[in-house]
Amino acid sequence: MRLSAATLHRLPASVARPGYPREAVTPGIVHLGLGAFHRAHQAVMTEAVLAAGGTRWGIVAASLRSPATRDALAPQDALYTVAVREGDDQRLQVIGAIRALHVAPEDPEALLRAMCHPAVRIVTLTVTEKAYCHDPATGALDEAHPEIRHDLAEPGRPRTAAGFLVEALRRRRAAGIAAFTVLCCDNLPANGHLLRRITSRLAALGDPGLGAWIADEVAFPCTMVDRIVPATTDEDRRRIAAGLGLRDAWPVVCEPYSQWVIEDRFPAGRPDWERAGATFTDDVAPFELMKLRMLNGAHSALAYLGYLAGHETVAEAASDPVFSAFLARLWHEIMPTVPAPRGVDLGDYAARLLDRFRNAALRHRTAQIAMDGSQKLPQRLLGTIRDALAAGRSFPCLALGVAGWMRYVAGVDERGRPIDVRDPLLPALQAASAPGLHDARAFASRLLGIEAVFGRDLPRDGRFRSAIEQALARLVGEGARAAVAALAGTAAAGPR
Ligand code: CS2
Repeated sequence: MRLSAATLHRLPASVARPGYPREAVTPGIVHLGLGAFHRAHQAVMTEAVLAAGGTRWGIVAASLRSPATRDALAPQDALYTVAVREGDDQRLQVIGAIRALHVAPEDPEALLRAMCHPAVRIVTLTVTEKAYCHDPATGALDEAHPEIRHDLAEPGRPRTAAGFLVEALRRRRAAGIAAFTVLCCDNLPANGHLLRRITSRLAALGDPGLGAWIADEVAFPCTMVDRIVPATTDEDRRRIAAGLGLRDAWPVVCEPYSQWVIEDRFPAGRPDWERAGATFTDDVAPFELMKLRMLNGAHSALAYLGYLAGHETVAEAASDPVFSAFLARLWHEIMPTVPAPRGVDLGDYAARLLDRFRNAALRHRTAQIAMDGSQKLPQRLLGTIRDALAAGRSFPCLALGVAGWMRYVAGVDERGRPIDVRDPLLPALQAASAPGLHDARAFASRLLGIEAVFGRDLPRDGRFRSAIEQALARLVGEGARAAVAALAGTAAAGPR
């Protein structure tokens, strides 16, 4: 039997479920990007708001690409399970915060109508880095991007997140309906500013007046979002079904930790997300920098190097003593570039990260985090390196992380097996890899030429080039685990 409104009463008492009347909930938020992260993070925090009586904050959720999540959740009345896991423990909660589902490419007009509803006061986004169609090195809108070209030619039938925002804001403005607040929840630097920049630019290309109005009048608060939410597997589905006594076609699995720091700028009002543990502040930047550099930077370095060393999951890699010693050194390189947010001790933060990475109840695949590296590297590793260079400090662990990405995108692992490299810049990565790895210096040079990733400054910096070339030569010559061990000051021969 399937999870749905009609079967909720069959759940065992241990499973939390909506205790509020779902029918009374009205939509106040449209969310773009119906992935696992949103469902385990913002939707859970919003569930607490609804449970406390904030019934005007129901979520209308849209996928911008695939119908798969909608197809899984629609027969379940948009109900789904969040499984919070640590050790052998699994806590289950059925979430009811999502009240309607859209698949943008099937019916863009229906999504635009939802976005224009006067009761909708916030549009939130988790669409992943690449969906912003920006230049990762500069943060500017990529005006040559085919989907952006499409949205300029046919603004009434948009495809991109920015295209939907522009058209919905245009219609609201024309109809005299107050603008919604736009809340970017992706791991991008100064994410609110970035989204304002690309949205107002896209609008200005069609109508300069609209572009200026969006830049000046619409609020785009910055946020730092954090919860580790790996892709759901069939094994997860089985274990969750056993706990529910019902089948859920698409539950999500996550760690207990959850953090959300939000810039408090919501002219049209907002839910009381503090109730669920969110922090409102007037300056998100220090939290965001800490999280992007220390968590995501370490995640990416661990993903590339761990994958190459044969570790399938983050927990496996972070429990390998060679890698945990490497992580300690890597954090040591990162910390001087991160001003500690008020009340946070960076050493404690790093120690907590190591525990979170080692949570073996999550099977967070290194290959999942390795995806879309061209979009992630700038804010996760390269900004940190820029700061280290400016301060005259060496950065061998960060350089090895970047070299790990280069070695990974070459597309063949250390045993000669193909790597399924997924990245929007794949053609450029393949072109750089085609002549082979035997000349590490030439290979590094070809990748460093990708300006959207490295900008113009880094490839011109001799210290940067030589750090990367050295790291890559070692990685190719000795293999990832030995290269990591050498930097970590441990013996690669130790237990895995
Ligand atoms: C990960 C993030 O997939 C990735 O690139 O680094 O999704 C990470 O798990 C989250 O940002 C944690 O908050």
